[in-house]
Amino acid sequence: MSNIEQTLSIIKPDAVERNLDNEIKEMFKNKGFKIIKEKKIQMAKSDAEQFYKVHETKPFYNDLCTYLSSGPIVAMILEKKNSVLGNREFMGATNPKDAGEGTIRKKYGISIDKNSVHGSDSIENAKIEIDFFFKD
Ligand code: IDP
Ligand code: MG
Repeated sequence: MSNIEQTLSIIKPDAVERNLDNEIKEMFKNKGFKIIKEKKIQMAKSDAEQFYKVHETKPFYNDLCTYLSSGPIVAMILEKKNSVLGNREFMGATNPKDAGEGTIRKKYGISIDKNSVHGSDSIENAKIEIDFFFKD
């Protein structure tokens, strides 16, 4: 039986700015994730607003979209068994202060907003987010 899944990961501007993208990609590979596709881009603010639309009523929405579009990011399709949940666990808690040992956010996250990585939170959202970056 196969539950190989794909999920969408983003290395956020704070991490790309510190040249951590290769190190983070190595962390994923060492954890058994295959990087199926990747691209380094800078998002327009309007794209960030669409990507984070689920958060549009939150007080931090505008800052979040400004931040995500503030510099280059690396968007990746990751593949592994149970990759959606596996990636969420490997990223660690949203606030790096609460992130567990061995997680990416524990190692590299600076603050709740500059937390180095994004990961899809459900199989359904993974499909939507993969299409957002890679459908063409
Ligand atoms: P997640 O990235 O762990 O899935 P979400 O709740 O989906 O967390 O929030 C999306 C992003 O919005 C977070 O990664 C973080 O950068 C930012 N964010 C979440 N909560 C706050 C907050 O309370 N203040 C500022 N930024 C926040
Ligand atoms: Mg989220």
